[in-house]
Amino acid sequence: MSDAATTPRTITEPKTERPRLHKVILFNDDFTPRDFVVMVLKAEFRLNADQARRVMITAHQRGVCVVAVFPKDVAETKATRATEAGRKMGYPLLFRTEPEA
Ligand code: TYC
Repeated sequence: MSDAATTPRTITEPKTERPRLHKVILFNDDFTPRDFVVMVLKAEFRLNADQARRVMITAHQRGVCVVAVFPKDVAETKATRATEAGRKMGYPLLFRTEPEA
C-alpha cells in the first residue's frame, strides 16, 4: 500500500483567534478648544456630531475617553493623524492606542 494511503496526516485545527483590536484613547488637556476636538473626532473617526460631543465631554470630565477600536494598524494611523491635526494648530491634543484587554 502506498504511503499516501497509510500515513496518518496531521490534522490542523482551524485557528479561531482573531487579531486583538486596539483602542484609540483621547486625552484631555487644558488648551485645545472643545470645538476643535469635536471637529477632529468627526473628521478622523467618522463620529456624528452627537457622538463626537459625548466623547469630547467624557475626556474633558474624566481625563480620558475611548474613541473606538480598530485593527492595530488602523488605530495607530488614526491616532497619529488626529494628534498631528492638533499639533499643526499648536494644540497639545493627544490620541494614543492600546491593545484591547
Ligand atoms: N479641556 C479642553 C478645554 O476646556 C477641551 C478638551 C476636551 C481638550 C477633551 C481635549 O481630549 C480633550 N478647552
